[in-house]
Amino acid sequence: MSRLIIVSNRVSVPDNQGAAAAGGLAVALQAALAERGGVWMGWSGKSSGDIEPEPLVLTEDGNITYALTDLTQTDVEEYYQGFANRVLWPICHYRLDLAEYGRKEMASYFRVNRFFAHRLAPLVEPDDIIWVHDYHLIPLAAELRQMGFKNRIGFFLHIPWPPADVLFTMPVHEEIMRGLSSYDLLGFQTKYDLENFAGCLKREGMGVENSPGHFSAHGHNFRGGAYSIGIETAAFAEFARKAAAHSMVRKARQSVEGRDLIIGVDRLDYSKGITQRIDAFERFITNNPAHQRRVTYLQITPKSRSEVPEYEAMQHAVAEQAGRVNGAIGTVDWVPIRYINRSISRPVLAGLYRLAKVGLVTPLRDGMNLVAKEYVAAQDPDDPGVLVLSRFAGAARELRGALLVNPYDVDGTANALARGINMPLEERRERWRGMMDHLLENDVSRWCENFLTDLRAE
Ligand code: ADQ
Repeated sequence: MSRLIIVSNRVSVPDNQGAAAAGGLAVALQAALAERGGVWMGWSGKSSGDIEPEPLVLTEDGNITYALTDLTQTDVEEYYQGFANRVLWPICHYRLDLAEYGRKEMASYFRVNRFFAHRLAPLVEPDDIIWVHDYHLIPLAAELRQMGFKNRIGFFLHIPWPPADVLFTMPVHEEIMRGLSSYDLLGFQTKYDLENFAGCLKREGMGVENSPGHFSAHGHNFRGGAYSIGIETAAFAEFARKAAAHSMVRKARQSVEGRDLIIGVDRLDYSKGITQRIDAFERFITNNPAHQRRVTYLQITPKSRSEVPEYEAMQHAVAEQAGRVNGAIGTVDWVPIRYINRSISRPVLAGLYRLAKVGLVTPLRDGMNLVAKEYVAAQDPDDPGVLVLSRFAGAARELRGALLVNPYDVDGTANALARGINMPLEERRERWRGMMDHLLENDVSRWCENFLTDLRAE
């Protein structure tokens, strides 16, 4: 079996105890690397200031090598905060209004990808297969090809891919499309993202789809497919089963005794629809006064990308809004919204999901949304909660037992909340069972295996 090289902007290096630093995705990629032996390369998260970064730092763990590089401060600001997070992220989430184009940032994006390719090159052997992750590194395969590498190279995009009319507002869209065309296999979260990509390719005659999922563009033949990412379903369900014993979960349970809990868990990001969700919660209470003092809405939202101005502004906006709504509908003995800006360990998170009667997941646009899947996996089979899910999350294509909502429609979301809170047990069980069976069958290991099998196939 060929060795595997994974490249992503950030790398999950296991800690001293050998535990994976993060959630399901890191665990699945580490398992895939351990099975075949391999390398995981990416940015250390550190800046080298204004001097050229040192050579790669290699850490061996069994048959996996972690290879990390620093970036200069200029590269961090222009490639990462600039082009990746202020152009590609908003454009791929259909937010043309938030994209900030700058020539320096665009140039830096391509320069850092060339730098990554040159740092990676000495580690690559002829039989290795290379799997590149996410929007930070689209041009990487083109750079490796230019250096003469003939390896199988695949790319998986974790975020949505927009339609041509949205993508083409970006000045360097042709170079980005050319970059994608240099891979052997392109993986998207859903078939809608794949269709959007095919549409972009065809629109200006950049390429053709010879048969479904088989493309030719810029002199290269490649494939594209939908590979919906999953979670480590069984392990997460196990966390949730055991979580009741955890002191933090016990305290949370006691503090909502006699009330129904609604939970929202998201990075603080404008794509997640947090302000619209708070509006919907307020509307739900206003329209259903019988639920006043009977529900608590817990929103857990770690800060993210605070150095990017749009995110900093959002931190203030959401905190203010939560405070305003608490002031407007709260009573002397009831705080309707508990708003928390911190990271929670996975076992505790699983326990909190299980306590909640409704999981409220309402992104305005999301590649997949793993929170929706985690909420379902964490439920008690005898008394499961209800998932209220945005139709604009990739997960909505799979989780048919959810109550699907349009997050821009505040009244519609408020109505779904009411329906979720009042749903009879039989209906909850039936909806949940179908979703859970799907998640057990299509977990993150299956996703990984499906992608790598297709990438290996000529
Ligand atoms: P994200 O935009 O980060 O991921 P999501 O898929 O929901 O969104 O994953 C977030 C992860 O962070 C979940 O595993 C969640 O449990 C965890 N998390 C969130 N808040 C937390 C908190 N307070 N404490 C601890 N953990 C927390 C991107 C794309 C998604 C795509 C994923 C994977 O934007 O669309 O589903 O990658 O491909």
